[in-house]
Amino acid sequence: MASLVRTSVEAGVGVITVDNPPVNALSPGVPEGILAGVEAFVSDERVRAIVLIGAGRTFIAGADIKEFGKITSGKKRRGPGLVTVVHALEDSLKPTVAAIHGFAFGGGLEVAQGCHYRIALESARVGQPEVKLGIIPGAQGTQRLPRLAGVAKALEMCALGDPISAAEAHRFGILDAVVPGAGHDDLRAGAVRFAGEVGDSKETHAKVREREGKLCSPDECRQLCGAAAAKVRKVRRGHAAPLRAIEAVGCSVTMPFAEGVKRESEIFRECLFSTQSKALIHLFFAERQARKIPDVPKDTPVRPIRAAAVLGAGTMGGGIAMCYANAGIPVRLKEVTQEALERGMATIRMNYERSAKRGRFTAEQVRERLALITPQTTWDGFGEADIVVEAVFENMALKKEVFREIDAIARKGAVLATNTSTLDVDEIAQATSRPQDVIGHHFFSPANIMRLLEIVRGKRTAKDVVATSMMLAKTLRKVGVLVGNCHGFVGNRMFHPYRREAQFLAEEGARPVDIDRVLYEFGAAMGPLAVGDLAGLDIGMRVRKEAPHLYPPGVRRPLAEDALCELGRYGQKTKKGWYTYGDDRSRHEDPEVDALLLEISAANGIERRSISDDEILERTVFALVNEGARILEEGMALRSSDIDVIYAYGYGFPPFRGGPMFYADLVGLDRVLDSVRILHADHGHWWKPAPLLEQLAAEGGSFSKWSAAAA
Ligand code: 3H9
Repeated sequence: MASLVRTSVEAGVGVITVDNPPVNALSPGVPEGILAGVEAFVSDERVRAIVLIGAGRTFIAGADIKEFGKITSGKKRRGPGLVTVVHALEDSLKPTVAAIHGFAFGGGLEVAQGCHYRIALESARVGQPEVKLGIIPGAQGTQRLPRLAGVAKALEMCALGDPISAAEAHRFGILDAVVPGAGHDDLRAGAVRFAGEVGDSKETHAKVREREGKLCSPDECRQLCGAAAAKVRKVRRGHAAPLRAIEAVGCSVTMPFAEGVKRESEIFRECLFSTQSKALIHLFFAERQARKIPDVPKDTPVRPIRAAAVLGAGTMGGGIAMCYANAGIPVRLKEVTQEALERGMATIRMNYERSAKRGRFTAEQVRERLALITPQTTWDGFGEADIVVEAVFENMALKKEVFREIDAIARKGAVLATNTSTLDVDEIAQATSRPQDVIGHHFFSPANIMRLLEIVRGKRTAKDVVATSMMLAKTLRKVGVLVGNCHGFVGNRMFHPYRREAQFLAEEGARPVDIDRVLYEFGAAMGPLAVGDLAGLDIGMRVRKEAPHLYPPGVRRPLAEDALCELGRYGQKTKKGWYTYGDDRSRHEDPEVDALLLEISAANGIERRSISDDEILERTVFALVNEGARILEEGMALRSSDIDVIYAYGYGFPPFRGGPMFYADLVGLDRVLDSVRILHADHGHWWKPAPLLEQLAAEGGSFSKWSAAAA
């Protein structure tokens, strides 16, 4: 305990330093340590004021998230709760000052709100991100933040969970001062000086819970809460916690403080025990676990990436070049013809302008980013690049040809990445004299926006190329997940059965609009047929043609999308696919599609019937799960949580369901297997249960535990 929190006295100021690396979470021992420090300093005559500061790279990043699982499973931790600490700081007879650098998040910001004053370095960020974990602030933050920052700002911060800068926090009254300087020593010295001054002053030191000046009228509060709820229903569709956070913040106006905090505490517990919070906390740790590769230790040397070159300025190549430019890495972008290059650059410019209009970048930032991209039709500079990324058309012969050229020109030690979404990375690597340098970097469209990066390890990929790619993902602000080299890797390999079943359902009588509605209501960003229209139905048709092994003779193959393509209905790009599309991209059902489906069913002896919403959900989501189980047993993903991360970040799977494998664990693998067996009996071939699913269901196991044991 002593090592987690230290105390010292400097110039008549008691300094309490939290030292719980890596992020000073409020793990058991930390609240006790802070409490003991406050009590000791209050009775220490040498001390006239108290500073709370973090050691290392941050103030306090919040409650220890690992503890939540212990609470919900009944192994509740002992010791004082955070609220006791907050009260001790607020009720201290000597003024208390929170000195913030790095992050004051969640419980960290709540502890700071217990202090009489808060100061921070300019680089610090503060926030109440609890909703991202499916919970709400639980140490009275929903009642103190509106008193400090006003109801509107508190609603925004507690309901959306996005952090704000020190400058913004200062403007809204969350911080009392921004300390000059950039280092920890500057903060510490500034905090001791500030605390000394307030300790000498005769002014009373206001308790935040007693400050009412920024609270609005109940009428205005109702309006603000209504507007906030409308916004989160749109931008956090299906998430329960943001609405509960709004309810709690509203109580700061409609109830006295003591009742408001009681209500907050009830809502906090309800959220903590919800499946949504389990799912979101699972994803939080899954994202971090994905960075850990058992045979590539953290200290594996990485190759510095200071200059990049991208081949192909189409949708993917252009988006990838933007990712590098956004990370401040100069990038050369090569196309074959001047015309194609200009088209690619025009799209990049348009995307940046759109982002600037939405306030994501300033005009100056757009200029800087564009200046980092060098468009060209030659190989100039490719020989100096630290990484060459191939993003040409998805065709093996072409990719091999291109890799032969790259091999001839790239410098020794450069990473050679292919952005293939399905093809064999080993076969591509064989076209070069250095397969150890070749790796797959599978970006998702639009590459500059989507967070997922599948990193495909070939048989001969060197460990430092894997480590470099994982590090690079972070630099590019992506979530990198290492996957094995199989057709479609992890994401697309699972997506095929998912979309295949959606087509089968339509051919068996489900209305396309119902198939999409069921998945949308489940929380998916879009239903599977609408996704097909967005991506282009011709892409699936090409995959079916180029990978005939996916559909061996004698097994049922989906017919609907090939038939739609034959009618020139490729999806949104032709304004017709499963639906028709207006100029504003509005989606409409089309009787021509219904007629086509009837025709397909009749011509192929497919019996049409009424199909329930439950069947639509099981057929599509359990298709993901069964394939995911095969991927795991083949070792194509390191752990089931990696698959969940891929689906949450790359395929719009609802994060509050935790990903398909976590969802299956929650449903219960015995129940999943029962359904898969029934589907196998009804539909044959495609529904053969994966052996791992059978094994785990028989053992009463789960994907999460199996992966953890295997990893
Ligand atoms: C809360 O506070 C509830 C309260 O209202 C009241 C309750 C009564 N706990 O992300 P990184 C680990 S809820 C435990 O890679 P970065 C993380 O798993 C909490 N562990 O670093 C990783 O471990 P490993 C509200 C935590 O620099 C390591 O630290 N707070 C916690 O990219 C490094 O993390 C939040 O939601 C934690 N709170 O980003 C903040 N935080 O090395 C959550 C991190 O074994 N945290 N770890 O893989 C973050 O957003 C980021 O970690 C942060 C640093 C931005 C702080």
